[in-house]
Amino acid sequence: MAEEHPDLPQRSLPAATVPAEVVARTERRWLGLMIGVLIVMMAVVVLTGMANAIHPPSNVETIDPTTLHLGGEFAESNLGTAQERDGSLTVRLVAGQYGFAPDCTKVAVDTPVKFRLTSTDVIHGFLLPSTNVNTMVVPGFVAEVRTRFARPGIYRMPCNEFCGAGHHGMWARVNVVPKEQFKPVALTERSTCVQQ
Ligand SMILES: [Cu+2]
Repeated sequence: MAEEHPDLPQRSLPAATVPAEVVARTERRWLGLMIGVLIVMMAVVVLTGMANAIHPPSNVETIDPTTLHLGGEFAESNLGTAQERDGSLTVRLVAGQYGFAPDCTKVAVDTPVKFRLTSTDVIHGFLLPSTNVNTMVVPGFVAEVRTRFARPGIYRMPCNEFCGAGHHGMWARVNVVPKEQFKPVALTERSTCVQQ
């Protein structure tokens, strides 16, 4: 003997209310459109990945992380800032839990600088705030970034890929000095500003 609620089924809709079937049809159309957009986006990701190959950031240059310290480009004696014959600079760094070696490098302002990094263990990040430098450092690959510093100063270099318990303490710095303060580096020499 349920008493019918006076407000519910009998109440007629206000004039401006959109009928339920129109709402349902509109929702179905938008849903179809969104599914279509998702399919297109997935197709773009898959097709460009297959056509262009999925690369690690920067360049594809492989290196054996288990032997890189024994010799070759990333041996300890070759790390730091090197000056090329054309006057440009190449900075080589090794990232590992939880630091960069060397942890301070010096370069000249308004000079082409090429950073080359690799990792000995897990993925690390190489970021220089206020510059175009931001890349992952993936073990097994050499990350390469080219830049030119417009202003002198000390650029902090935090690892920006979570790499383990000591990640928050993993950072280094790049000291960008005016050209007249930059001591030329002999071709066979490597310079750093690590405190002895
Ligand atoms: Cu790290």
